[in-house]
Amino acid sequence: SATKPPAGPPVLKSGYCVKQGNVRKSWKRRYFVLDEFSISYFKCEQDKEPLRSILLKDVCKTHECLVKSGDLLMRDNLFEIITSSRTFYIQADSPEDMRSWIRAITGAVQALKTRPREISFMRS
Ligand code: 4IP
Repeated sequence: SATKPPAGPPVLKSGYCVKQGNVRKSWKRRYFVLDEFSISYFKCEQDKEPLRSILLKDVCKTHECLVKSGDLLMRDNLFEIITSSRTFYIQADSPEDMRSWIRAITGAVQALKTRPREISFMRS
């Protein structure tokens, strides 16, 4: 059958990372997809419905996690996505991939901020 047209905005970056749960703190391998409005994670690449979408308008900062304690100490290539309601701890497969995620998310957040107001209004 023919390839389906993309359902949403263009994908800026995607790939598997490991993330920590908020309350139970368990680490799960998830497929992450960044587009210009959100970063979503899925149980696997084939899934259509995300487990969660983090809106980029709610993202305050994304950076390498250098201050570690508890089970974060055991994780390399760890970065955090800080929102007003939650900090997401995400482990990339390599230092390069971690830096690439941080750069991509930070760039998308910045682009969203500098985009003309009426466009983000129409698309939200
Ligand atoms: C779950 O742990 C998973 O880690 C969930 O992650 C997570 O939800 C839950 O966080 C956590 O309790 P168990 O599978 O061991 O129950 P995922 O959604 O990737 O499956 P988040 O909010 O991180 O997506 P809490 O905060 O509901 O405990």
